[in-house]
Parts: sequence; C-alpha cells; structure tokens
Amino acid sequence: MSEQKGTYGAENIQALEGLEAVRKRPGMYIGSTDVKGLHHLVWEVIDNSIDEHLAGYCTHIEVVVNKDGSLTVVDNGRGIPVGMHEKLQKSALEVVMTILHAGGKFDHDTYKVSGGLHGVGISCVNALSQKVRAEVRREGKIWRQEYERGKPTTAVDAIGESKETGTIITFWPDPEIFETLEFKYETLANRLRELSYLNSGLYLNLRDDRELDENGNPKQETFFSEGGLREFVKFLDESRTPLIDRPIYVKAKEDNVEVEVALQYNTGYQEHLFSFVNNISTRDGGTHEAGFKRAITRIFKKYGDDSGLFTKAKVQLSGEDYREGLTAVVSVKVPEPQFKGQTKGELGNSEVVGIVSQCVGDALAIYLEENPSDAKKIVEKVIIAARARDAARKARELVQRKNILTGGGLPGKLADCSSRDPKQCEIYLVEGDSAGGTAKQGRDRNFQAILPLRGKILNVEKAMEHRIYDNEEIKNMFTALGVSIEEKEGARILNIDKLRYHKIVIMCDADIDGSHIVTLILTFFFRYMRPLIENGHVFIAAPPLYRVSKGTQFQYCWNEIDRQAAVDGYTVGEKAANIKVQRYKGLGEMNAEQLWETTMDPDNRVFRKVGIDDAHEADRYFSMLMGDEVPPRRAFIEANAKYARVDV
Ligand code: 0RA
Repeated sequence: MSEQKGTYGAENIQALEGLEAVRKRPGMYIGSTDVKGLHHLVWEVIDNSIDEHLAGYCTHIEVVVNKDGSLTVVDNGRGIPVGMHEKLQKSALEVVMTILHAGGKFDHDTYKVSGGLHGVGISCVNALSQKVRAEVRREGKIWRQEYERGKPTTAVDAIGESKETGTIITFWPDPEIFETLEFKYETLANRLRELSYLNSGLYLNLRDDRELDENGNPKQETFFSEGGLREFVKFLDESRTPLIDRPIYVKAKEDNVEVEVALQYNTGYQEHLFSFVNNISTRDGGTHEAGFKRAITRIFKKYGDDSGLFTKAKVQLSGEDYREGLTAVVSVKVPEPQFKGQTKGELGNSEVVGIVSQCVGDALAIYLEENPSDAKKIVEKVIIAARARDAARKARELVQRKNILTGGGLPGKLADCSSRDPKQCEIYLVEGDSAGGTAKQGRDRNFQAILPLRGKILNVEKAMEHRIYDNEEIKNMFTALGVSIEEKEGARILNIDKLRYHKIVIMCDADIDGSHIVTLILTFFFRYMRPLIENGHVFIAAPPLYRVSKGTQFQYCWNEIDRQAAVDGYTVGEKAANIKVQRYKGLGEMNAEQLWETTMDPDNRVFRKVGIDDAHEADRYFSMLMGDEVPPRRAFIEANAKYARVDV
C-alpha cells in the first residue's frame, strides 16, 4: 500500500445534476439498454473500486451474481464517505449515490484515473436499478442506505460496528429499463481477467450463486496477476511460438502519464496490439498506440541501420514490417483522457504520443543494447516481413490485374443472382460442390447467389500473406464479393465500396467438421476482410438439427429442447408411436426444398450475425483455433458460442 494521501471527506464532493435525465435517456449514459448496457452497470461499480485500488487503498474486489438476479460488488477500500455534506445537508453517501457526477473527482488531490469511457458515476447505476443497497464500513461502523430507482428509501443508518473499511454495493437492475436482466458469467470473467492483468497485485474474485455444481458449490474464479502486462501478453500468445525468451516490459511515468507496455515477437505473421487508457480498452487506438508504433519503428530502424543488416538485405521497409509477429499490450493512465471517435474508442490527448514514444524508445534501446541476440532475431524477422510484403503485393496485383484483363470476370463457380442492388443481395458461401448444387436449386435466384467452396479453405493464420492470393477459393471470394486490398502508406486497407452483396452467409454442415470450416472462413474474414464483419455483413446460417414427423405433419428443430417439445406434441396420451425423428448431419441430407424452407427462406431461417464484440477475445480464440497448438481448438469448437443468434 502506498502512503496515506490526506483524507477525503464529505466536503470535497460537489453536486451537479439530477437523475431523472438518466432514466429518461439511459442510452446517453450507458450506451444501450441491451445486454451490453446491463453489464455497463457492473463496470461502473467496479471502476469505483478500482479507483480505490489505484489510490492505494484497495487490494480485494469481489463480484457476486446473486440467486435473485441482483449483483454485488464488495471492496476493501476506504469506504464511501458518510459524513455530512455541508452545502447539501446530506450524508456524502447519499450524495454520491443520488446525484449525477458526484464522484470524488473534484479536487486535484484525488487522482482518479479509472472511469473515462464509463465514468458516469455510481449514481447512474442507482438511477437505472429498481433497488440498490449500499453498505459502508468506515469510521468504526457499518452504515447502510437503500434506494429505489435512484431515490433513498431509508436514512443512512449505522447498523453495526466494524474495524474494517470498504464498500458493498448490491443492485437489482430495473426491468423497466433493460431488455434483459441476465448477467453473463463469461462477460464478467473476461473483464475481471483483463482487469487483473491491467492492475497487477489486485485480487478480483467472481462468484455465481445462480448455478451450483453437483456438490452444491457455486461457480467461482479468482483473477490475480503478479506479472501484470507480461502475463497478459503470454496469455494472448498462449498458442504461438515466441521468438525471444520472455516479453519485453516497460514501465515509466512522465508528466503525470503512466506508461506500461509489454511486447513479444512470435514466429507468426500477424500483429496483435491491444491498448488501454485508464483500464478501458481503446479499440480504435489513438495517440498512445501511435507513440508506441513510432518507438518500435524508430528503435528497430536505428538498430537495423547501425548494424548494417538493412543495407545488406536491400529491402524497402515499411512501419508494418516492424510489427509482424508482434503481440503487445499498451496501457496508459492519463489524468484527463479525451476519447474521440464515434464509439469513443480512441485516445485523443496529443501530448501522449511523445510521452509513450519516449518512454518505450528509451527502454527498448537499453534492452537491445543488453540483449544483442534478441535484437538480431527481431531485425532479421523484420527483413523477412518486408520481403514477404513485397511478394504479397506482387501476388495481389497479379490477381487484381488479371481481373481487370478478363473484364472483372466473376468466378466460374459462382451462381450469381439477378438483382444488382447490393443491399438486397445475399451470397451463400457453401461447403462442398454437392451442397452447393442443392443450394442453387433451392435458392431464390432474384437475390441469392451461391459460391461453393471446395473442402477446407487455406488456414490463413499459418500461411504467409502472398500464399493467400495463390489460393483459388480465396481469390474467388475476393472477386465474387467485389472487394479488394489496397496499400496506403504501407498499410493494407480493404476497399468495400464495390461490395456486391450486403449479406454474406456462411453455410456449412452442423457437425464438427462443418464448424471447423466455419472457423476457417471466419479466420480469413477476421484477418483479411475485417471491415465486412465490423459493418455487420457476415452471417452464419443455422440449418436445423432435426426433422420430427408423424404422418404428414412435421416440424424442424434447431435444438434438443425443441426436439423434445415436438415429440411431446405428437405424443397422444402415452403413445409415441409412428413419430420419426430425423437427425440432419449435413446439408447434403436435405433436398432443395427443405434447404430453402429451413435455412434460406428469409421468413423461416435463423442466422447468427458475426460480430467483433470483444476484439482481443475473438483474436485470441482465432489464434487458439488456428495456431500451432491443437488441443484448445477442439474445446473451443465444441463450446463455440461466440456469436449471438439473431433472426434476419
Ligand atoms: C468518494 C470519495 C472517496 C471514495 C469513494 C467515493 C468510494 C466510492 C466507491 C464506490 C465503490 N467503492 C467505493 N469506494 C470508495 C474517498 C474516500 C476518502 O477519502 O476516505
């Protein structure tokens, strides 16, 4: 624990606005009222506890999902102040809980770095909950107050004595506000894991009391990291082969900006860069990422030039080449972060570029000095990357030029649709020529195109880029979709201006092999056509698993529960006679009409929309699935549930 920082009492908290606004426009404060918004409430409460940790007063945080659907966050921080707020003549606890923006960020002694994107204050959680209970251990006592939809229903009562300090917040999210009230264990676990890496030394415990195992114990996990970002990078690269023994680690502070970075090179070809500002993921990067990239290029370029390795290699280098096979996490703590961009996922503070570049550059230079063999390995890899990029560009240009020469000809295997309005058009990427044939017969040719893909497409996670453009199936996808890769200042950009179909549907068998092919195709999209996923163009078709029939009546079923219900429905009295349950293993078992009815007809079909909800989780999964190690892959495919089911 750090030194005592002068106590922060009730007088530091100012009042700003009321809570009605939050209930009227919840989206403005927490983004949305869906499952994402629901979890935003949790992040908000945890952020406050994390602030206590950052201030040096909190070592343990526990999150409990309660049986009754409420959620509790317990911390051993200082406890929310309970003294009288002079101006408002109310307990500070009541002020913090019921007045918007009345956090603790009002004088400059209080160094609050968490929040930022969240940062709407715990009062928002109160406003959007049908009930909240706050329990504070402080000044020798246990204090409690309760609220309903943001309004106190009790006084701040002293209900007992305690020598400890800390805060316990329990909230029941309001069904009038949220579309769903169900907290997701995996979502909570992923965030707590991330927070443990970002805040080394902090214990984060998660317990789910809704579900008990066969011994009657709740599901629970503790997240704790001694090594912080170093361990984060190892976790991300779990299924890759490292180039150097251990991650390079940087920690420094300049002008009140804390910079922490860990980086590792692996034998692969992808760049995996994750950045955070005040513990919040910045998906779209920003000035801290820019500073990091600048340092990487500057330091390795100098090393390559000074050592003569670059002159000898005679290659043109670009910034990207320095980051091939690089996995890095950049975490900065900035006192007053400015978030930019539509989703506020980008850091805007311009002073941060120079600070990060300087801190990382200095540390890297020393590292390379002290570890010359690592330096050489990395620079040699950079040279290989530059050569490969050159080869990839040539291969790509060849494919793209050929297209132009043949009049932009579409692949011979494509059965195109007649509509030319991309908004209405759909393309089905179908595994195998035989299922492709059935789909061609079954489709509505006005707006549905079929592109059969032969067997397993290339595993792009393991292949070098130029090999990808040699692959027939991949070339077909580029030309059929009408998208192309362009290079701007050394960076590859996917041009989707001429996208020919706004729905791209992956249609594979509903078995393990089928889901393997789905993941292969998705890996390809994730790596090379990510904007199509980001813009919501990619879907996975879900063929039914069963056809339950009795006489001329029949029903398609997508899961076990429906199958059972269908069988029950056809069971007269105790008699289940003449009920036939057909299990569909592959698309090939359906005729054209059945395929249309169940999987392609917009009125009946079920699609899963592919999204990048949690970029680095997805990234890790893809690497795990397609990387060097096999065992984690199967487990994932079998548990495969990363994609939300939607009806389209
Ligand atoms: C305002 C001021 C101080 C702490 C907090 C709020 C606080 C809020 C939460 C929410 C969950 N856990 C929390 N822990 C603390 C500073 C207190 C001081 O100076 O003693």
